[in-house]
Amino acid sequence: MGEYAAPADDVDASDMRLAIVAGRFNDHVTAPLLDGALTTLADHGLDRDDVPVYWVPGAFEIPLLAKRLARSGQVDAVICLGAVIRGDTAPFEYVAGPCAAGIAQAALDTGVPIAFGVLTTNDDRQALDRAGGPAGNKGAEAATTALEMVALLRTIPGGHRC
Ligand code: INI
Repeated sequence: MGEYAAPADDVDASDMRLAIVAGRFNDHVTAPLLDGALTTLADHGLDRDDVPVYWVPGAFEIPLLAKRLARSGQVDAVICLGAVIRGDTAPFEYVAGPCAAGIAQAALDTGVPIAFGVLTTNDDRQALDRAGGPAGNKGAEAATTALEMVALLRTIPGGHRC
């Protein structure tokens, strides 16, 4: 018996296969989220050129791409990046809710970690604050989560999938 944890600080990601799905909607926010994610992966030994980035129209489309990637058998984890901002056109809940629920469902259905780096904020300022501003970078956090989950799943006897 023992305790298992894989804090990302100690994780070498050079042999991990990661993919990123990013929403183009509000790309003034998702671009810095992407930069944060790629920088974090590079800090852990994963070259930017080895991480495919799939751009989808908006957060609503993220779960479909994430699920297809997760079930491809070609990736160890997927990182999802998006920005749903309440002030924008579509009703916030119709986009943010399905995005979050779809990402969670895709991870459970496939057994592949899918990190949630999707900002859901009241306004642009709150989003930018969390995309490399004073409140950190949610894209970097999602990348850290993905690394930790891949490493943690590798400690489970018998494989990586549900
Ligand atoms: N998509 C986002 O990623 N963020 C938003 O804030 C947003 N709003 O508020 O409209 C948004 N809408 C587009 C949506 O994700 C789909 O791309 C669109 O509805 C087509 O399916």
